[in-house]
Amino acid sequence: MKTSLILILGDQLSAKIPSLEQADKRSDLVLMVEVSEEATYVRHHKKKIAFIFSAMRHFAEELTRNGWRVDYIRLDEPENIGSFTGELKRALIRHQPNRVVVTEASEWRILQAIFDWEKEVGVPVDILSDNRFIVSRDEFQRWAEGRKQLRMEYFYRDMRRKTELLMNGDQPEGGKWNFDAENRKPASADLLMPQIRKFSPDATTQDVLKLVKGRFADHFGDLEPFWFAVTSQDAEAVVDHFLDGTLAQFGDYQDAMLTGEPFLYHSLLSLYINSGLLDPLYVCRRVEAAYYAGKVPLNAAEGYIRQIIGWREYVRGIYWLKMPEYVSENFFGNTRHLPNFYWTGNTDMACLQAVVTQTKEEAYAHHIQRLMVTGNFALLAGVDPHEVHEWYLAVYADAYEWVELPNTLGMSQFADGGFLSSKPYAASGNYINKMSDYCRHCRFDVKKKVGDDACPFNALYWDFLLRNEDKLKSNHRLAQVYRTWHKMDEAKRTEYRQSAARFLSKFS
Ligand code: FAD
Ligand code: DLZ
Ligand code: SF4
Repeated sequence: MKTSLILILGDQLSAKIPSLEQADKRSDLVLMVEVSEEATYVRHHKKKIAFIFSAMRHFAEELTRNGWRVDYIRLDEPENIGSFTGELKRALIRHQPNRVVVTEASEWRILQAIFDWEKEVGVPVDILSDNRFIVSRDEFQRWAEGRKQLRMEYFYRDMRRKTELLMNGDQPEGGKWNFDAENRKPASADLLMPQIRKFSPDATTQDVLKLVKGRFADHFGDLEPFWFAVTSQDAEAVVDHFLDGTLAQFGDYQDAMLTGEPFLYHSLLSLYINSGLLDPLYVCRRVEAAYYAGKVPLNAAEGYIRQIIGWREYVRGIYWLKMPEYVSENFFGNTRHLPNFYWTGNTDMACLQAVVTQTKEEAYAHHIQRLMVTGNFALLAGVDPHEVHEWYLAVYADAYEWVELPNTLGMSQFADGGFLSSKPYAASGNYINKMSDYCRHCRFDVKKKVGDDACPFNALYWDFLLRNEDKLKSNHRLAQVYRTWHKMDEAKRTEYRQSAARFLSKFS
């Protein structure tokens, strides 16, 4: 009987993954491998490693229950070579299959390795396209071809048409494509915050926690309490919970930040979607159904669906369009090292302290925290975008390069010179003050522009614009800002620059 070896990677944990769908339980064999190279090429957060290993082990158990033969290699097996290629070679000796089947890897780094396998191992390797996205890599390339500028909003409209989500024929539900203008309310402490759905570690997860504690003790982040879902059934329970108690307010408070409330009205679904435990379109259809059932307003449903069929698909398209050069782009030529407080949370700046601390505790921060607090500070301070990228890739449980890199390097650091977004997400303390209560707990004064007790974001903001004036002055979205700068008197401008220089000298 001909046997295929079906390799399932750690972010392909879906029963509908094409490599598995085309396989035959009676003859084929599934291979899953825990390898140290994946956990250490950046030193991932302990919770992230535990999540992936536990989800992989649960998925393997489920496959076995469903009649599949699974060869599962644990990290602590003495013979484990520690890389996908090494483990594949060992498996080929054990099983002597006729061919290997794998769904295309989500990251460029791994897909290149897979392309070399056939030559390297001497067995045919079939690479199948990943059907968990609404547009394939080729389709996105065709969409991008011939366009002067790629803009998410137009891409998103095409995705609405393609999926027919929230559409009335060819018209968008509610007469508008986008209700973002309604989604900018700051949260207040007296709002009733939803409880998040947490799960107790079962025996399989306990084993993984022990392993991670022993092997990755020096990695960033708190391992416990560990409460993530690790099966698709439990991840679906998180969807139910989100739809019942949280989604209705998601739109309104999407951009808000509040001390002591890391999750607010966000879904916490990205780690489950990205690893394969949840299908993105399934989540969107559930959100759409909640809207049509009258359970949630349109601004919440549309806002949520846009994040998934719009932003998520768009950044993946950009990643594959621009790799491998993308990862080295550095439009501003920034060279500063990432300040150490990104690893400790040890800073007087209350906003950064809050976001880094919750990142350390939960391997989670929501979008505006990533973009307008940690991302904004790194951009203003002129940190090397590659170091910023490696930090984001390591510290968040949902981070895989295909989604993290365009968000970090493109959206947050503008290191691609505006390929992904039309203007840098740079802001003074005023934005953070408007959208959060962090400034009320801070030793710096957000209203003060310069001096040792002034909010550092204020002087850094102008310093960033001035430092990069040559590169940004032709950006029409910044024209008004530069006019304001040039109208300022010379003494004030000098004060801003000196204040920024004094502050930054602590980090050089
Ligand atoms: P919600 O706020 O509930 O949003 C709903 C869903 O929409 C998310 O689960 C996610 O699947 C999707 N989504 C929302 N925004 C984006 C976006 N910009 N790009 C892609 N998908 C999006 N997201 C990741 O999944 N992995 C990353 O590594 C990652 N790195 C980021 C780095 C930076 C610098 C920034 C600014 C954003 C990054 N994002 C990343 C996007 C976004 O911050 C996360 O998807 C979101 O915070 C996940 O939390 P949630 O599930 O509660 O999202
Ligand atoms: C992130 C990760 C980690 C930490 N460990 C593993 C692993 O041991 N085995 C595995 O199959 N996948 C792991 N992953 C996810 C992979 O990094 C991810 O599947 C690839 O990068 C996709 O290109
Ligand atoms: Fe952050 Fe400035 Fe507000 Fe302090 S005052 S929390 S540093 S924005």
